This record gives sequence, structure tokens and C-alpha cells, in this order.
Amino acid sequence: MSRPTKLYEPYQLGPISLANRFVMAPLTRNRAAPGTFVPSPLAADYYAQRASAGLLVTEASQISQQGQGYQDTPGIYSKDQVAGWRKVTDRVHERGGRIFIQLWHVGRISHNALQANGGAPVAPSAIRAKGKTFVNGTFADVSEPRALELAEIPGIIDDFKRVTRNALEAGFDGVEIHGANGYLLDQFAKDGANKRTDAYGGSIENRARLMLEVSKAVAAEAGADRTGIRISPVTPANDISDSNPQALFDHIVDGLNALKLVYLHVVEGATGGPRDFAPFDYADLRKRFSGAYIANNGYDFELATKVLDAGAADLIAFGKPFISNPDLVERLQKGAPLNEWDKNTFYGGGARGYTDYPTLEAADAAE
Ligand code: 8OZ
Repeated sequence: MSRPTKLYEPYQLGPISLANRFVMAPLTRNRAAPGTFVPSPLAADYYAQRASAGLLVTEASQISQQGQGYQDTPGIYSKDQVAGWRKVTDRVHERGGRIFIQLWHVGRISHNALQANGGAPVAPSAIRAKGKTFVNGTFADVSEPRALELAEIPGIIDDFKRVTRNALEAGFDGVEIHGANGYLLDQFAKDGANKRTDAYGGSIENRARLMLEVSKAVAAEAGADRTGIRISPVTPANDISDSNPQALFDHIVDGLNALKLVYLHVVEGATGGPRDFAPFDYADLRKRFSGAYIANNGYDFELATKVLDAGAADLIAFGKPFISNPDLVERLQKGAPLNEWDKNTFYGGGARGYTDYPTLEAADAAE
């Protein structure tokens, strides 16, 4: 049975042809090698299994040791990490897939145990988030951060540039800047976390500056047509908030549009929670942005079809359904039932709950 929908129409994303409108959302899985943070050898299987999505976005990958906030998340700053990712991109490309890597600096959402010499995580301002991270096998309160010195900011932009070159060397089709979910760039943008009085704090223009400077620097390395960004205007994730998200993100998106980024990936509502968490006009962002609009958060076949038909988005990112359904694209086309996900195996561990979810074909053969 096939159902009428735009989900299976191809899409031209800058220079890259996508087979359909499905995006696999970035999903943190905490299975990188402890100590080196090289992606797990299983990651190549995991992403290759899901390569029928028009575009895969990798799990968030730290741009530096300082940018890490959780146990065993992969990096993209060392030679070994680049070699590990190369195996992933090769396998995805062999299956005809396309893959971007998500570039991540967690800012204050980290723990001393992950930082060089047990130091403090960095943030726009020395304000500790009310929230937890996962380190040394348990959930722990995030550590007290220190405010970045003005003179340190160019170094962070340089880190983003360096890892963008690494990403291209690793064979990625492009990069996604993680500007969402209460991590560093979102912390700078939003006034709940940014109390700076220099050029990176205060006005909307100043708070948006780091996200836009990073976007410009990354686009200069990868090409704007291979650079996307993820934002989450109203999410409360990781204790983030802003007094006027509409004005803030109207300004940010105008800046991203001027840079000609290839896509804007928007977490609508509370990340992993209610889509109507807070009032926000997403159509306004779409109007301001000429590139592709990727909509995310709580989409299913029906809502995705409705939104694509209405022209409110170009691509739809699915998260958890891709964890438990490597063949999500084919299952939804057939109207076949979906595997349920097991939350207990989301973060950390091995193949179980990672590469062992069956395709429909495998499940049928086993009957
Ligand atoms: C879940 C657990 C840890 C990190 C995000 C990178 O929310 C994450 C994340 C999600 O963007």
C-alpha cells in the first residue's frame, strides 16, 4: 500500500540530490570509544542501516575537549576521530546515502570531569544551569561554569573552522552547526544565560553575534551550500530561556539568510516535548529564509505530509522513530507498523538498541 504524500519526492539541497524528504535528526547515543572519543566501529553499521533517509545528520560531535559535556560522545577534532568518521561516511555513501555531521560545543552543559585538568566548563556568563549531565556512568549536576574572556572567543570560532575542514576530510557531504537546545551558541543568543556587557551580550545584535560569526566562518570553509544550522527558538532544554525569542530569531534568521546557508533546521516547541510549548511564529522564520526549511519535533507521517503539502517545510527530520526503525522510510511508505524504541538503550552500551532493530524484511523473514 502506498499513501499520497510529498515525503518521497526528491529534493535538491544545494549541490546535493536527496532521494526523499526524510532527514534523520541528530541523536546522541554515547557509544564513542572512551578516552579517544572516536566514533564506535558500530556507528558505520548504524548510519549505513538508516541510509535510505534523504539526509542523515550525525549525533552531535564536539569540536574540542572543552566542547564536550557528556560521557563518550564522539569528537571531530583529532586525526583518529576523522579516520573513524571516514568509515561512517564511506559506508553511508556506498548505500547511496547523504550525511552531514553536527558540530557541537556544549558550553556550560558540562562537568569538570570532562574538562582539561578538571577545569570549569565555559559559558557566556558564570551562571550554572539547573540540569544534569551524564558522566562516569551516572547523572550528575552540571558544573559551575566560568565566563569566557572576550579574547577567547576567536579561538572558539577557529575550532569550528578547523573541525569543518576535518569534516570534509572525513567525507561528509556537509556540516550542521548545533545552535540549539541550550548549548553554547544558544546560551550566547538567549538572555536567560547571557549577561555579558561586551560586544557578545546585551542587545539582540550582540547576543546573536557568536552564532552568526560561527556560521560565517564555517560557511567559508565548507561552502554556504554545504552548511546548515539547527535552532530551537523556544525550547526550555538545558535550562535555557529568552525574554523575546521571536525578535531574537527573526534577527538571527535574517543573518543566516544573508550568509546563504543551505538549510535552517528548526526544533519546533520543546525539544522532545510539546510542540505548542510556547507561542512562536515558525512561518515567519520560513519566510525570512531562502534556503531549505527542515521541520523537527514530534512529526509522524500525517503531520509531515500535511506540512509538506502546505509548503510550510521542505524536509522533515524524524528522531526517535529512526532509532528503532532503520527502514523508517520504507515502513512509512507501506503503512507498516513501527518498532517501538527502548529508552534504556538510547545512551551508551553496544549493539543492543543500536544496530539490532530489525527491518521489516528481517522481521518478516524471522516469522
Ligand atoms: C540528549 C542527550 C544528550 C545530548 C541535544 C545533543 O539535545 C543533544 C543531547 C540530547 O541537542
